[in-house]
Amino acid sequence: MTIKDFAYDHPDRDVAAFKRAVANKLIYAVGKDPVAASQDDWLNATSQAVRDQLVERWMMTTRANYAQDLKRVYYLSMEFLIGRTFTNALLAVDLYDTVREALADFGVDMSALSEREPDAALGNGGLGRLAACFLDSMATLGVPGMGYGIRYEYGMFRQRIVDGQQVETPDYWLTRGNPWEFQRPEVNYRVRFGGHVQKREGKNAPYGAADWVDTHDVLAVAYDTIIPGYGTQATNTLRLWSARATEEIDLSAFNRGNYMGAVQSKNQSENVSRVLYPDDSTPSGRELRLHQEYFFCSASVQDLLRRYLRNHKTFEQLSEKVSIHLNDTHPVLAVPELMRLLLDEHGLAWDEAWAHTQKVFSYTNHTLMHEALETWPVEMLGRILPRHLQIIYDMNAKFLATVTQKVGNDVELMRRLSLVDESGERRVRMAYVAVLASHSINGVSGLHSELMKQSIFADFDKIFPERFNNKTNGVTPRRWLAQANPPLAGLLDQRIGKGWRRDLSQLEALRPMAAQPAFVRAFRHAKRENKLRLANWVEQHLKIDLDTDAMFDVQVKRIHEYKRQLLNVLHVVARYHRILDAQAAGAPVDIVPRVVVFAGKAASAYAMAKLVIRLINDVASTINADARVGKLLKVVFLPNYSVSLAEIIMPAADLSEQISTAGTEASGTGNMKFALNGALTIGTLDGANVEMRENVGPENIFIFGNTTPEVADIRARGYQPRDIYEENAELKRVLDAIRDGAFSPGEPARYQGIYDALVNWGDHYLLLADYASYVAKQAEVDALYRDSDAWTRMAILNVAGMGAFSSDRTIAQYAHEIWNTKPVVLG
Ligand code: 26Q
Repeated sequence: MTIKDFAYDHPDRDVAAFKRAVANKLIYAVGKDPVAASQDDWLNATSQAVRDQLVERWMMTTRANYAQDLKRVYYLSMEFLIGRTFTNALLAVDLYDTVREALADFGVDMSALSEREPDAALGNGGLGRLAACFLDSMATLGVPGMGYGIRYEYGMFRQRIVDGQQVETPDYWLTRGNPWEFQRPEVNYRVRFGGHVQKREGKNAPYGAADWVDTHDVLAVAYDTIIPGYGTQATNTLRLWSARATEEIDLSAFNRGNYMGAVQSKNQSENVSRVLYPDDSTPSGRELRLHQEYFFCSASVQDLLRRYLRNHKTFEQLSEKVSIHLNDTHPVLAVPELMRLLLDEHGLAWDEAWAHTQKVFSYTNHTLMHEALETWPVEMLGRILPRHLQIIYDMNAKFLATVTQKVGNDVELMRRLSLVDESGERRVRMAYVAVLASHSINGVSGLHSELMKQSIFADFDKIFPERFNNKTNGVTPRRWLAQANPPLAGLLDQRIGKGWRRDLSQLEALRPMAAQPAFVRAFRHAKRENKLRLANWVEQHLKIDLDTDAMFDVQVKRIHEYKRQLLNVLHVVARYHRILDAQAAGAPVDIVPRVVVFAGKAASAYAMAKLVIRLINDVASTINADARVGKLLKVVFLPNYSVSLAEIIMPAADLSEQISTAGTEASGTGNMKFALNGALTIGTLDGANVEMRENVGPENIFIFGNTTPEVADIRARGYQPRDIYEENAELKRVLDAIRDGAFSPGEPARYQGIYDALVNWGDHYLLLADYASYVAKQAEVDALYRDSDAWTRMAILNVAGMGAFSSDRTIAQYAHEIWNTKPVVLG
């Protein structure tokens, strides 16, 4: 029987049918009388009706995947930064106008509804958003796959700015329910913690198998969300795990007559999926994090093995049917978990289990920064996951033995290669576990992938050179152009057709249009509309009036020293001083008006990042309140940066700031979103900026600063930031003003620490070394902005060159070069 032969109400796609569908959902599913229905009730009812439109496709795709027995990719990630789903789903099923009309007939404004949807903010930043773009592209390309992660009840914290400072509040995003998910209580797995390991004895015990006993257990319950492909019937599934207490937990305490205790321990074990760790690069060594990582890895591996075993009797074909991708090291416990299941539950011998494991796993590295590399204390792993620690030890012993066989006994090399760092408290190096267990290890930009081989994995690159490769990141053009930028998307549809949504290389067709005055005007007009939309947001939320003729100069991303928001601030203060000087001299102020926009969250424990947020806000209030400055310079910090806010910001930017110290930003993806939406980039030769320069042409991007080898050189020669400070009068004045309280008169010493970090404590990220080059490049930016046609032509050429940065291209490469998967064929 096909799905459609089964008797049910196929959802129709015309306005009248959709009205009926929404009315039915409102009454029967939401249970609301239309006279009493709130906006949220309408949103809920409409979302459910839209979801119905996805379900048939989902079942068809699942059936086809089974029938064709295709290889599946399991994308394991601690983070999926999805954002909103409503508009995205409407565009995917091509019902945007239909639903808008249907709702209008009820007197309901669809865009007001869509603004009420909370973001699914189940991620910190780039790594989490990349996972979301990848799901979109995998569905669009028909790559059979599934995302596995955690259904956090609290996503990324909400940021408020109070007296210029970041204040975090919890993000309970499920208050009004989540209409997009299907709870699957019957899909649940037991995940074990603690206890101890017993060697298995007896004639049925394969060599090396063990029993893990006296554990305390948690259930992982599945929640599924449909991921629609664009321009195809294909869909995929995002399966997120939620922690439930096992029944024993309730019963044992209950039987002792301790009802309150029973409920308390139930709460305890359900904490595992409660909250996302809001750290985007310094791993916290906290036990709860380890519990989270193992919780979702174990459930996911159990689930995918069960699916495999439904169609296969032995493990022979495992690597032909299953690919497990590790989004950084956070899911690396899936490696010893697969080994454990194969050894202890399915009775395979070590060598066979290991051969399967190595063929199944692949790993993406997202950072080189030493402090960001995950390690877990041996003591903690042994206490919480004793069997996994044994397996990691065995992996290590066998690996080091083969290396010794090849190169002889080199103690220093063994120390460096060991999965266990023995230099202080013994710790397991999770990145090394990932490298050893994976047939493919990739970086996320050309530069990053090279540096990865030269730095953290240099020894492994000598042993396994064939494993290392690059997959430059990309972003989905559906969300980041079609959905976020209707004015530009409409213009593109008119001039080059609609095909760019599925084939972004078609943007090349814009190149000749940069020379057509009518197109240049239309392009500028689209940008203006987007700037107005952002200006309205700022007026509404911050009561600041922005001049849309001014250049919108934007830096939005996590606040981190290596991303150098501070360098941007130094330039802002220098411009402020220039304006004041001209005013004081009675000279006309010859400066390009700018609105400098910042947004981003600081990890809650990252004091320096929080101080930078405070400085930005203090500088903003000082400058914005200074009547001498007027329209020439405005500074705004937009609170609570998120996917949905990014969708308003990216299209409105004229200038995109991508100014990390060369060699520190693995790729960046915001850089791509900005350029795709017609911003020009000022940036260092870091991450994917390098490839953006190649694709848009070096004459169409503002590159400045020291290169990666130059950075290394400066550091090696003994960097002296104070010399630069003493020699550059403009810079000295800026730093002195910050140090002396020009922006914090009530507390003059507030920013002494920032001054010290730059001038006295070594300026680790070389802001001062790049300052002069940055400011000179900003002058070139100003000069071009004065010639509005020349600026717009260059912006058009940037859009034209961005075809390569679609996540469709990235995923096609993963599918072909790493996963070896074939797309599903739908009848
Ligand atoms: C690890 C352990 C404990 C707690 C937190 C973490 C943790 C969480 C998130 C460590 C790192 C992250 C996120 C890293 C990240 O977002 N990296 C970015 O990945 C992007 C996608 O590849 C790149 O474009 C960025 O350059 C990179 O910074």
